[in-house]
Amino acid sequence: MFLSVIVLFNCNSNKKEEKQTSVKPNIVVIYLDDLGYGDLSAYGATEIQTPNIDALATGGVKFTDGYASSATCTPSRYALLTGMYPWRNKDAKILPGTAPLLISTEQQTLPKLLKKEGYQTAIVGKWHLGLGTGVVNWNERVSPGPNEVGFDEAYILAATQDRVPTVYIENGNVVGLDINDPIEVDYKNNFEGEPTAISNPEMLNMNWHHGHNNSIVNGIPRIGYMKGGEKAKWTDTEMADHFLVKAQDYVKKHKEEPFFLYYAMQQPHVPRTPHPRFVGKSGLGPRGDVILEADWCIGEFMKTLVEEGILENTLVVFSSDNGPVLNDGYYDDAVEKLGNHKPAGPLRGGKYSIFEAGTRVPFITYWKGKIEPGTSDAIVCQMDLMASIANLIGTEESSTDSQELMDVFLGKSDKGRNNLVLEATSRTALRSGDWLMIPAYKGVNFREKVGIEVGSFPEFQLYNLKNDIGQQNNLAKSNPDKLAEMIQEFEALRGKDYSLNVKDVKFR
Ligand code: NG6
Ligand code: CA
Repeated sequence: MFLSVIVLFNCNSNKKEEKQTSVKPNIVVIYLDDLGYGDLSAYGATEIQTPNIDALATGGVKFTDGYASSATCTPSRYALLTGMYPWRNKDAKILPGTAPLLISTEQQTLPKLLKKEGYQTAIVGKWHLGLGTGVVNWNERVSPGPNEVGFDEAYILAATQDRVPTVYIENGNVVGLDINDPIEVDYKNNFEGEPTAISNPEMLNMNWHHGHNNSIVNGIPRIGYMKGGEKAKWTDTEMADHFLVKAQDYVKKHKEEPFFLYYAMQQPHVPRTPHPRFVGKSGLGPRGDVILEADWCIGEFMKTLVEEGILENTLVVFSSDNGPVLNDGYYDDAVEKLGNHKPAGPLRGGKYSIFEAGTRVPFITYWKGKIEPGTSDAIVCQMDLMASIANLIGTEESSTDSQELMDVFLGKSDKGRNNLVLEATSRTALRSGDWLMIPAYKGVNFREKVGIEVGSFPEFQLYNLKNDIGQQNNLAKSNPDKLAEMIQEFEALRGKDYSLNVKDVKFR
């Protein structure tokens, strides 16, 4: 542990203030993929038990109003790592596996900030922020990537588990690549003679519902075409164990120094491929099984912190990149076996949705001996970790959208954000205090394929979340003054060009 006392001189008053920043704790962000607000027993789930994550919640701060920045993966991860609202970057959309690196190598990032303060930094797990500068040769070192935006070590899957290339990449190099079997990836055209889900359905052991009908890897049809790299391909059912071991090894190797580990788990995103140990264990089908698997992994990971004697010097943040979806393109019983489980809890919508379930997610901070355990209804966003962590370790980060809320994360204050702009597939909305305003948007509200209401209506929506968490009563017409106030606040943050359609719509 590093103990430091920073003496600040306040130039205006010439008074000397003393600010004690006690430590440079290890920082671990455990980030799940598509885990919903209602998917954990700590957040009210009754059909599934997640004891290890619940232990973080009961020993730490459980946020009821904690948000991802977006209702999809890439933009949320972008905001988490850069502290910037994703809608400031027009390319922050769900990326194909061949997309170039989304974060500029000039940009400030959370790992860069920590590196500068003496931290070792690593990512283990899902990246999905693009790699390279355009055309990637997967048979050479792929760069720029995580190493070029602040991570000393990176052991990743490039995009998503359902997208090619289906290989692990370690510090830019495909793991286990055989140079005699080079990898080629294309998101438009198949490679001659290579089987696809359309040409060779007999090779499938998981069926596609929508999308996901290109190359077949391990019997699972994917998004995108891939050729070669046979020996390097991952085994889906072992992915959770594989990343867990990498995360544990990293901790063991770096326990003597302050480290930042971004442990980006792949569950419960599709394809849901629990290890055989977890198959059938939840009774909810593979989606429930992989949630149990993730919970187990987190338990094992936490044990490692204990065994290495660093639990009390490690701040753990747990959250999810966006809300839940059942059918995200495969037939895997997520809908059929759902029973009474409510992945979104009391919230409306889901992944892709500008309704609350898109972005309001489980959010827990845990630091044994340092955090006052409890539940907080402060509004916090993952984007705020950057400025807050900067403050904790005695530095500053004020150039981004990130807000300094470390006392809130430590359970010492309940004064969170006043407001937050939320994003879902290019649409934005404003949370301010208890209120939520969604501008008028064209397009279909109910997306049949995924079975989710995405929140698009041709009129403004206004909800008081305090007494209407399920967003059932649109108060836009009955409370025009509040609506006008919210629009003004929203436009001050977001600018006036948030919707091409919005100006045509009468809201009074
Ligand atoms: C969608 C995929 C979905 C999922 C999502 C990204 C189709 C039809 N759907 O385009 O399966 O991969 O992208 O999810 O291809 S996220 O959590 O990484 O944002
Ligand atoms: Ca996701």
